[in-house]
Amino acid sequence: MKKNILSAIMLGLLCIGPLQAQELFLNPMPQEYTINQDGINTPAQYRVLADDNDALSPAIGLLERVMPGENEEASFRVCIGIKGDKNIKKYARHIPAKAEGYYLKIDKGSITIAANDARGAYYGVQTLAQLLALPQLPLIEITDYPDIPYRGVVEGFYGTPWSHEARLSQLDFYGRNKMNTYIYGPKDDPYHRTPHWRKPYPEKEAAQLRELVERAKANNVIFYWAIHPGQDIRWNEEDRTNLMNKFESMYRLGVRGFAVFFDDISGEGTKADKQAELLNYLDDNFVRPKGDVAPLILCPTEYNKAWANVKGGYLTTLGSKLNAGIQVMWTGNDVVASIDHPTFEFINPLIQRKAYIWWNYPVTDYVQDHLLMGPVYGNGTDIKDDAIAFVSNPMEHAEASKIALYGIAAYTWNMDDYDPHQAWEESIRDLMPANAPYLRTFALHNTDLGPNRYDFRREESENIRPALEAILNSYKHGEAPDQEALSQVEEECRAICLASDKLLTSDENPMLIEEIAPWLIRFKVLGLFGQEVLNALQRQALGQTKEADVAYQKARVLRSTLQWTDKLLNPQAQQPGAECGSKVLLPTLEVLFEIAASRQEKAE
Ligand code: LOG
Repeated sequence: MKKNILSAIMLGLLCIGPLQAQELFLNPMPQEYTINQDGINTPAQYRVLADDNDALSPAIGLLERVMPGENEEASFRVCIGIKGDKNIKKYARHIPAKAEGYYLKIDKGSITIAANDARGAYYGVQTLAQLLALPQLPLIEITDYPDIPYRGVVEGFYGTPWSHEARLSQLDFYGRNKMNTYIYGPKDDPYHRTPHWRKPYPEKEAAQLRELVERAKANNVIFYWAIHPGQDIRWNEEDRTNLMNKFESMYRLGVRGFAVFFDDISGEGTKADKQAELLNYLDDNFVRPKGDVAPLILCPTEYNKAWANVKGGYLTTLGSKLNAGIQVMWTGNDVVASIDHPTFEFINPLIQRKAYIWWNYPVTDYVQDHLLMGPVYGNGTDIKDDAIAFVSNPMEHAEASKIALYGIAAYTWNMDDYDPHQAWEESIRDLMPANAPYLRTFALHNTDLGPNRYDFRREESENIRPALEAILNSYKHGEAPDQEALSQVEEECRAICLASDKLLTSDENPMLIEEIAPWLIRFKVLGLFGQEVLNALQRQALGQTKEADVAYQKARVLRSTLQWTDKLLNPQAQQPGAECGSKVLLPTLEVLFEIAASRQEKAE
């Protein structure tokens, strides 16, 4: 990031404005900005100066929503336009020559947004919206554009598809965080896949999809509808027509982006030449003739390196046969993997184009007893020229997924300035501003996946890990554990109980609380268990036999309760249960419990 702190240099530190430059946080962070420590109050009234340009209407609509007070007579001016517009001619040279780029300047008497295209203008206003939430509007100059052309989400998991309400909320979230892509492809929608991919949607579902398409448009998100025909497709004219008809019916609902998924299938449907032939046909006879449809996307059958049989020629066939404009998805070195430059050195030459990353995080359809609410880290920041797109496959828990999606939005927009931990902290405040400390405590212990078939693991309980290790170490060496470490863990266990209580009784984000309720219940029991285990150990050390026994008995009951909650919570899942703190916290407490138990036996 290039940033200048003008007044700090010119006026020295005597002039501390209401906003310190270092404090500025936007999501995503802009590529370049110069901030002046002076700020202005949000103008109560302002006049819009804009060419009569239809492409501007989403941006102007958003402006009027986030900054009320539009009035032709006002002296404060908001000048907004797209490259070529007369109104912003003066600023043309400031506009970054990048798709979706914009230049934003806030002066004492005016705001200017000069953009490269319609979406850039819209993003300029979204940035302004975030600045308007600050105590004062900073005098600032921003030059901004995304690193990755297509950024967003593929709803592509197995399990309960997102609800209509959840999807509407997601689309607003993508608009705010400058994600431009949502691909609809939940595996358990029967009209996306077998058995009903050939049939149009029933009326109610069709009406909801139409509403989603409209909401996506209002947020400048491209709504892609994906079809998954591969398990029973016949490579004949009849099925080709079936597919065209389905696409036509989706086009009539307003859909202007399409994808065809061939993942997780076997048999006839997996043939590369047939897939390429079909995709080219759709591209030649549907996508391009329409003129207003986004480039076609293909999810191949060999969609990751571990599953690719390069000698078999599947990927090279796609690479050589597919029309140049068709985009090809790739999940990386495995189904679930971190994405780095070597990922693309492998795949891009095979498919003869920049890969479209389908990142299988924070999806949990193979570890349904876990929640992935930690920071987004591990992907290379040197891949901006390698990927055409980067979309995330999320959890079936839509709201809880927003923590990861917030980070992914930041990462895909501006990789150099992406700070996983800062984005994580901010995402929590964004999701539950009034309960952020409690949600933070919960999220700290709900990040790892547990052992899984892809060996994809995350750090967990990092705040308390050193203390837990220190305690264990002392016991191992027959020494008394460090008092400070003990109090730290005890305090964390109390914080865990409090977090669970606060969140379970909060009405701040009901959709989120409903999603994570099983884990919140388990979290409470975990916190209580931890407290009693530590209590028992300390009483034993002090020779308070009676109190030690009481604490130990309580810990025993809580341990059984933990085991029962694992059986009873989240029972319909493929992996039933609701694991919390399963990587470090619970295993350590279990060891401590065993120590307490053996001491208790000795004492009896
Ligand atoms: C599926 C996807 C699933 C994910 C994680 C792709 C392209 N396809 O193994 O629907 O959510 O892995 O389980 C997949 O990733 N198959």
